[in-house]
Amino acid sequence: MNMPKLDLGEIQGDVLTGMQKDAELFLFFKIADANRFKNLTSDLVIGRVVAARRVRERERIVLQRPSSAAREPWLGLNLGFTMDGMTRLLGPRRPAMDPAFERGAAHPETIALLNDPPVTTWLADYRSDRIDGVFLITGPDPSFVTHHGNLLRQLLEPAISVVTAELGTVRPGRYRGREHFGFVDGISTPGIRGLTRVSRPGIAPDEGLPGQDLVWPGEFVLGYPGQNPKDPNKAGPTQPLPAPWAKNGSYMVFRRLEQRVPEFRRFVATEAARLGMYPDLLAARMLGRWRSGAPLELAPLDDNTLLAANDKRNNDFGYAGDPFQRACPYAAHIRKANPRDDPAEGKAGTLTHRIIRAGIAFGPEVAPGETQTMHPRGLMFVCYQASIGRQFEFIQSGYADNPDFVGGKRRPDNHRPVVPGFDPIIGQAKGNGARSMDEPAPNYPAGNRRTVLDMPDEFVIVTASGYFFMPSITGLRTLLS
Ligand code: N7H
Repeated sequence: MNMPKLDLGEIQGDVLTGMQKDAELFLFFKIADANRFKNLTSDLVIGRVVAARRVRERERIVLQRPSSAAREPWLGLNLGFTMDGMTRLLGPRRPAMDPAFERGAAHPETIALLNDPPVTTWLADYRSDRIDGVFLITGPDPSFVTHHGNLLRQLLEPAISVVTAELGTVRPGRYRGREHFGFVDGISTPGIRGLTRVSRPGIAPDEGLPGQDLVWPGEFVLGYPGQNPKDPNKAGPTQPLPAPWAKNGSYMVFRRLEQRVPEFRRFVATEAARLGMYPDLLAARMLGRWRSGAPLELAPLDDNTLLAANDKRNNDFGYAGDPFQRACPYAAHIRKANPRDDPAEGKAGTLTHRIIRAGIAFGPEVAPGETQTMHPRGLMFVCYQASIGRQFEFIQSGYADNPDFVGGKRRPDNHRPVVPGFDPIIGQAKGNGARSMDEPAPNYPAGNRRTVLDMPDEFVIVTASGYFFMPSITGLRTLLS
């Protein structure tokens, strides 16, 4: 099949590459007057929505500037709608879209499927009767995005009313690029066929950077061929569009995830002492990478910061060569969230469950003496995909929350079956129940010491969630006409 050519001038900018963001304002709104909203947004806002092409041009400039240079005052603006918002725009007889999107993040079935905490425990602001849409406003600092958020409100209110606004910011100074538990984030992201540069065309034509699988674009953007679930390199079908305006659109999952950082640190220190290992190694066994970003598969017992910093090496691994979780536990966050070549059916299946992550941290640094979380902080998790059910929801419920995944593993000594346990970072048990993971202490390169990590409490708490559709630029024009 010919390589699909992506309409980069059409696809919203956050979807494929992530807009440049040192700060991001999420403006969740309700449409109060649909006609006025349509007129105002068509006339004054769509022209400012940043598409993928612009984001990529900016990225080229970022790569050329010295890392110490001041951030450019670039505004990023994207816009998405919930199923309620789509109904406000198109009326109740609009075409049905992705089934999970139509169910919505707050639906009892979604809550049950993901083992999410009940909506009554979510942050009060999100428990509005309705959220119709979200503006993503990105820029170099909080005052910039807040200013542009205020301008947008002046343009659109009272045709919209803002339900809640949230600010995400990258962490300061040397913590830049790290999430609040201290791990470098944003290392592993799927490559996209027809877009991502192949770094070694002669040797590895199906990879971007070494270890970065190329995925067919229909997994993330509607109207293109997706993955073939039987062959990692072949295209699968192009899913039918609900309507022509859906072409070049994508579904976004938003989750406001609070992280209990002092509690996580204390737990890791106490349990590491119990298990007789040093805390950084236990934290790495829970995540699958060291805080530096070095993967356990390549650095099983000691951190390796040179490896971590080398993007030609830091993602170049699989799990098939580690069948007994000696280097990396089956339940480690990255082994669960992207099992690569581990499942018995091989890599082709895994590639149908990939997502593009584009979140940002929020909240202050841990204050001196803050031994129990006093100030909310965490991750505004954002991911993009073509099917929320097959991608985000599958990762959460089929992998992270499923103690039996990855299946079919046996102990090396007695061949008994292994229950890998929960993803210690994002896994959730029913009713907020206790979780455990297998083999926190490494048996590397050999050994058969059996250990279990019991986790009575979660370190990541869902405090709000939403499913959005991010139309193309032409899609926006059609929906708002
Ligand atoms: Fe995760 N963390 O810092 O602990 N994640 N994540 N995630 N995550 C990854 O490889 C983290 C969350 C994925 O391809 C890294 O880029 C935290 C959700 C996937 O090998 C780190 C939270 C979901 C990958 C974290 C959180 C995922 C991944 C390693 C919540 C989906 C790529 C850096 C507060 C349901 C795996 C990297 C691969 C990597 C962390 C949430 C999915 C450090 C703190 C909700 C697919």
